[in-house]
Amino acid sequence: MLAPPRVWWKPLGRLERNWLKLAFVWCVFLTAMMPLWFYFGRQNVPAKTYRVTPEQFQAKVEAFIAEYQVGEEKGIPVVEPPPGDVFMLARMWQWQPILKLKVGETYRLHLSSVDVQHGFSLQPLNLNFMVLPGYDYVVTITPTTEGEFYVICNEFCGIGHHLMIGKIIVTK
Ligand SMILES: [Cu+2]
Repeated sequence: MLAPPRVWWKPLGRLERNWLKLAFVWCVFLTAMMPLWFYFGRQNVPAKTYRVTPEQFQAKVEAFIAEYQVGEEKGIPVVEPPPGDVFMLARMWQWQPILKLKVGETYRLHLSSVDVQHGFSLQPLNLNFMVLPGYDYVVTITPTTEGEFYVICNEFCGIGHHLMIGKIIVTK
């Protein structure tokens, strides 16, 4: 029996060494971009999170609907609030209320759930936020385009998950 050679590996060829260097530099670049793009990229929506109980949040949303309701669509209240604090509540399996917002005005959109985890996904813009019971997630938004935008739930939340579609209407 022969012992294996002491040095069994072969030195890297020039091409392999260069590809490794290139891959390493690219990894460093991408790693640096993660924190940098958080500050310099313009894709991050300003958001703050507060604690809230489902009961407190539900009470706020009910008061908000009572104050600014202008109609109803398939049993869901339609609300036209002034700029400032606006609310959307997630529950199995609906988003409440339907919001009517104005182009160019700034709103603080409060999102929370009263039962399980849901996902707020604004289509077709594809903005995505976690909606969790116990947390009031406040997103500052200024609509720039008029139209009807749909809110779908992108966190599987039970048998009616695929029916959970909300709406934001933006007008001039
Ligand atoms: Cu869902």
